[in-house]
Amino acid sequence: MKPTVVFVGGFLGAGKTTLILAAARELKKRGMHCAAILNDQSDALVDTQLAELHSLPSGEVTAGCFCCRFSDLSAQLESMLQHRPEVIFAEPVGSCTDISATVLHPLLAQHEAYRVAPFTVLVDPLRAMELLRADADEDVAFLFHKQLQEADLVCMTKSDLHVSCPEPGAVPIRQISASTGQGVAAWLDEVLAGELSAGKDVLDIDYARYAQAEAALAWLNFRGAFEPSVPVSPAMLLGPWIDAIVRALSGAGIRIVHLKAMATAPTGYVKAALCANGQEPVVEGTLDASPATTHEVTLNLRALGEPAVMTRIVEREIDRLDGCWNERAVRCFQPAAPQPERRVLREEIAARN
Ligand SMILES: Nc1nc2c(ncn2[C@@H]2O[C@H](COP(=O)(O)OP(=O)(O)OP(=O)(O)O)[C@@H](O)[C@H]2O)c(=O)[nH]1
Ligand SMILES: [Mg+2]
Repeated sequence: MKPTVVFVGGFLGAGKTTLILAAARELKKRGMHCAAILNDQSDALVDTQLAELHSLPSGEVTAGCFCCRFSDLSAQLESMLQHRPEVIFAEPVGSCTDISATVLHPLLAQHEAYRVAPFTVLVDPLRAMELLRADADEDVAFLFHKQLQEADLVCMTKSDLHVSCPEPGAVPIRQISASTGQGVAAWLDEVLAGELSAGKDVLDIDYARYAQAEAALAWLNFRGAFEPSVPVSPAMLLGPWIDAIVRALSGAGIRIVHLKAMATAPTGYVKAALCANGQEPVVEGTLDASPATTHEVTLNLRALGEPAVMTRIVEREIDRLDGCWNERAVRCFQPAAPQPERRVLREEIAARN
């Protein structure tokens, strides 16, 4: 049996990882094996740690998006075969677009090894509403709309929070809540049925404009091993720390697009995330874990701001924690211009069909 590769795209914070984990749970109930491949411009990923904590076999493509690291994606797909998955979920970087021409179609050419499901693009209704406002960020809006244009299927996420939202484009639109499970089984049935085609079209896109839009975002990844002066639970460590970072970023006028953080101790873990300044963090994990003397702390922050300012703020809040860091590494940068390894042209697709 050839595994089906299910790409789940959509802008930062749209709910890709949460849906992949919920879908993997649903397939497990059906007796099916799955795996996931996560992707980021940097390393030290909260998403990969989360997938591992949910016992989902996972791999990652780091230091660039799937399109610029297509060979790494192919290698990761191959290495996932050891788990004998029927379904391999793949989550591209949330600022990435032109996936159909640079990832889906090159993979469709490997049809002897994989089936490729229709490309699902997720939309957070709150983001869709924000982008209708007069003060919407032009770079975010550019990436968001390009992602929608190449979708085979669009899913509005977080339907437990938002019942209605602007409906973009002409492709089929579904409503999903990965938190309550609403629509997850139906979405899986639809993408695995093979009735919708994958990569129905490829984008017309100006790569200079695309590079400019991606470079408007700063990417900060931090990982460190922390020993508090007094034992604390992961929740007691992470909660106030995230609050302080968000306060400082807001004070510096930095617009958070997605901030996710994780503290893992021998007693349990906590993940906290928010998709805009002023939002209450969504917290999950073992909230009642006992105090511990060691914690692995990971922070992935994507924001509209200067990397140097973001680094200074995060470094300051790292230093303010009462205890000592054994290893710590902060990396912050603006993504380099995307340079896909391969790009399939519309004429090539027409000739193949
Ligand atoms: N209420 C609710 N929250 C959700 C749902 N799906 C995701 N979230 C929350 O939305 C936030 C972002 O979800 P992720 O799954 O991390 O989003 P993502 O698209 O993988 O984000 P990136 O990897 O940064 O691009 C997290 O705080 C999730 O808990 C949902 O169906 N309902
Ligand atoms: Mg994710």
